[in-house]
Amino acid sequence: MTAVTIPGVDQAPTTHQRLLAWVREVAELTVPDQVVWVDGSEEEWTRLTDKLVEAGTFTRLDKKPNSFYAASDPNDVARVEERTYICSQDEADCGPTNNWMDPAEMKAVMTELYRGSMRGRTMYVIPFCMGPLDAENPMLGVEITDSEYVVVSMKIMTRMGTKALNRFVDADGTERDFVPALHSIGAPLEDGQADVAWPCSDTKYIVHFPEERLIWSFGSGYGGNALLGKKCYSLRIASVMGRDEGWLAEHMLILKLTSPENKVYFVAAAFPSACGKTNLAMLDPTIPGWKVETIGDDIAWMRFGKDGRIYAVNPENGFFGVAPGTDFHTNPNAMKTIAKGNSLFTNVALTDDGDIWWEGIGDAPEHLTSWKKQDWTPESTEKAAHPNSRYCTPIEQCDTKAPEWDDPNGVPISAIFFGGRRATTIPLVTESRSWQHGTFMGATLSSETTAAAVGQVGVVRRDPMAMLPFIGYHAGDYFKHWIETGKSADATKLPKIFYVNWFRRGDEKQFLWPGFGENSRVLKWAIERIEGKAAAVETPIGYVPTIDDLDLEGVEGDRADIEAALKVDVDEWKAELPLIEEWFDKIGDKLPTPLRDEFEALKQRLG
Ligand code: SAT
Ligand code: MN
Repeated sequence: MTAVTIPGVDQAPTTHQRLLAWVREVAELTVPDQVVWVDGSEEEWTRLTDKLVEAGTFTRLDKKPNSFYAASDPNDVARVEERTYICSQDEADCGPTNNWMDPAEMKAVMTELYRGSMRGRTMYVIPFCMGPLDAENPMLGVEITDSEYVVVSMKIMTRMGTKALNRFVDADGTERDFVPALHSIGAPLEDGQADVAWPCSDTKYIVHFPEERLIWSFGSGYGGNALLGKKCYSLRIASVMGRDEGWLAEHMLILKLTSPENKVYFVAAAFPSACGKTNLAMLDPTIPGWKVETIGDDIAWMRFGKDGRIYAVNPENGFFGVAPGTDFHTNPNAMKTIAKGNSLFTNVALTDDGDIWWEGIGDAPEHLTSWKKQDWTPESTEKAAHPNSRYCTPIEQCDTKAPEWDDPNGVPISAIFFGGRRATTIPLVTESRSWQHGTFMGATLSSETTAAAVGQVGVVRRDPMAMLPFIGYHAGDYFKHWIETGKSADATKLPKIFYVNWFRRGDEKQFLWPGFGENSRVLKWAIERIEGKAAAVETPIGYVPTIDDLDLEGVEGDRADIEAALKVDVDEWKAELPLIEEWFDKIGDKLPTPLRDEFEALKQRLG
């Protein structure tokens, strides 16, 4: 058989045999017009952003340097959980919380979808590294994509191009492993066919082959479906790596907290998508003397250090934050970061003078172009920005980034916070009784759904460790891995686990806790608990502060509301028990006994 000649396929700036073979194989299947090896240079960024402007995908923003607005296809705005699969060899390794299909069957289906799917387009090969490039074992990947939008987004979100490729082959010729991640928007162009601004397909698949450490994505250009270094690699595939190798890949922000006495603490926190991880990661504390610096806003890889403590690394290079609601009050540091430019904005609204706008950023101008590319005025009944519209901006230019953000050794974690969006039941903050109890809190975490995934918004669902859509294997095995992680460690060196809820509401549906910068008061209490300095009351659900145990000097917020935010309401908790039971039944036989025990103990304590 004669090999097809596709321009660029052999112009590979690497000798890595497995990579070369895979690129050729994909090119022969997808039949692009040409293959381009992405180098990550500024020239390349300029060339691709110019191309995206010309194609109508991007609008250059006059008011923000080197920044662009994009509006997606209205049917391609969020992660598609129904179309996301974990194709483990054995269905039992996938579990009840993921979709499964036999890997060979899925490959057969998708191979036919990929056949010729890049016709009329350029196939880009993006070598990337999740986490610092100078790590002893750099976590490498290659995304093949036919989307320029993906290439420029990956430049912000990952360390990519030549600097990543340089780590694929060691000085002695050893070829390193990498995660192959294949992406096609699934919109081939026939000769003479005009393109659209946001090409994608009605058929979407986001697929993981965990044993092979392989990702195949088809049909969507949107963030979590298409930027495969993020959720697909750094959570779903990495969680499987972590299970096999004894570490944790978690949906957590990482922040650095410095006390007035100059003591430094690192905190990781897991909240579901669109529940304020980015805001907490960049928090401006309202308590004098305390400082917060940012390490990451979405993903933490946590491994044991030589000293027995857990160290966290942020695998990402940028922030992919929810735009609506972001302003100088809720997240001043995100506002300052995007003001520097070099950012992409997807599905926000566009002002007439070439700036971006979204609900919550301030007064609406007289006229906007909405995310649906329609005229919008303050009288319009539809939202100008999609609720899951996003800014994509480099960590590098965030003023509050901690110097350790790029440290390959990571940072030692003192506290882990789990949290969700719950109008009732869950108090502002609860300290767990032990790692096992904290794992129970994480495993039973619940939250109202948000616009970050396609589907109904505002429905309470269990979202264990905020990882429901991201656990790459059986949730019961994942809980077991958490329990065993605790058992394998010196308990005095483990982070303390807390459960928070910034979203509890009062009788008038008002938020009981002012949130945002005031959340520093909860961080302070947690640190003081770790130091043995702050008081708490032992309740059936764990240790909870009284209003006097929190530093509330100068707090914006009503005292009665704050008391209500802290309340442990036994009746509300009793109503929660059947929901937890139902959830545990869904997990089935693989639910670790210690979690059943925790549940029985909670029932007992509630009486
Ligand atoms: O679209 S992403 O998956 O990257 C963002 C999120 O839902 O957390
Ligand atoms: Mn996320």
